[in-house]
Amino acid sequence: MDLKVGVIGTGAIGIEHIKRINEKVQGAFVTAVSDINIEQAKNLASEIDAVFFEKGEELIASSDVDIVVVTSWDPTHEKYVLEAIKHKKYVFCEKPLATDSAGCKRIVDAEIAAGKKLVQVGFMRRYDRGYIELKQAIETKTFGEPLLLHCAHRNPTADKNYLTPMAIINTGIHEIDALRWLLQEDYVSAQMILPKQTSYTHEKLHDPQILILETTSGIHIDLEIFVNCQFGYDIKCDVVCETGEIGLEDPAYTHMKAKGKNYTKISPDWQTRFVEAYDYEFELWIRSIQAGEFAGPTAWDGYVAAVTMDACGKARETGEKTNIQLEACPALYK
Ligand code: NAI
Ligand code: NAD
Ligand code: ISE
Repeated sequence: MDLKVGVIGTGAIGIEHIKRINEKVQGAFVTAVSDINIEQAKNLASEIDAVFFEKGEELIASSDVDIVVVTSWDPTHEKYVLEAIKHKKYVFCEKPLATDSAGCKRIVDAEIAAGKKLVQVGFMRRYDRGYIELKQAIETKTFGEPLLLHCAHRNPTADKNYLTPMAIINTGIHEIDALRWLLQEDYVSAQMILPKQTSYTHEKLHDPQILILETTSGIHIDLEIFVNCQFGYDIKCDVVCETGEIGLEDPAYTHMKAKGKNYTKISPDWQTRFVEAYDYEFELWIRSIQAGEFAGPTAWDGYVAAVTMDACGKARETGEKTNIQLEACPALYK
């Protein structure tokens, strides 16, 4: 039987995920939507023949909904995930799981009390072919031990609602999770550098920002987060090992030779850059629920990322290197 999916948050990524579930993924279809933007969500509901719920909580409780997708704004994630756990429904939550580690911990505790893994976090870099190949090369020690990682996360533009802390909470969180997964090591410290700013930013956003992380074995990571770079959506991850370097290529399917130049396209946005990763992420999420073998990024991964996120906030405020300490991983997540 196909799974009935309820989606809370019908903005940019909510609409993308709805299309993905209805048009690409096998075994599930969207039966219900909810959004505080009532007009837009009602129109969408009638287009896809789904039920509109004014409140996310009503959608979660509905018998028209087996599993839940949360794609509303970051500060709303925690309450919807807790509600889904209360109803013992599987829930896919876009990153961040909550906007701080205390919120993520409440989710972890609720899941442990429910006695079952129900939450998957939208850390879709783990499903990207480039990152998967990097991980294989690191695990098989193709070029010896990894020593240094040079990374960048660039967006063409950010709007006026995008504020300084979001460089980590909304953007750098992808690398915070993906690099820990890639290296299979936790972080021990975080440092933030606030360099000269672009004139394309606004007064409530320091842009760009640099994050420096150190892992348990001493691997050094530097990450540039630059969300008004103007030229495109650009993701870099170069891993320097003892005898070689391995790094991400920009996916490019065509090039253009004209006017004495050879051009390759740059992705304009996350939708195009990671489309295959999102598709694969949802295919495996639905399949894992059907098989009863949950395998995606867990609430614990969301919590660990948020502990690092909090340390970054402190490091930005103090200008100092901030230690990161994690408690032992609970049995449910081992
Ligand atoms: P958006 O602003 O386009 O959409 C958010 C939607 O949530 C809006 O339609 C808004 O009306 C709705 N919303 C806000 N509060 C709500 C509430 N309390 N109840 C119901 N609906 C509510 O934002 P976007 O870009 O779609 O991002 C949504 C989420 O997805 C964010 O958490 C973001 O971090 C995440 N995201 C993840 C990406 C990824 O690569 N995994 C890419 C883009 C976004
Ligand atoms: P968006 O602003 O386009 O959409 C958010 C939607 O949530 C809006 O339609 C808004 O009306 C709705 N909303 C806000 N509060 C709500 C509430 N309380 N109840 C129901 N709906 C509510 O944002 P987006 O770009 O679609 O991002 C949504 C989420 O997806 C964010 O958490 C973001 O971090 C995440 N995201 C992840 C990726 C990724 O690469 N994994 C990419 C984009 C967005
Ligand atoms: C957005 O929410 C995403 O998750 C994108 O992947 C990221 O590149 C962007 O900075 C975020 O705003």
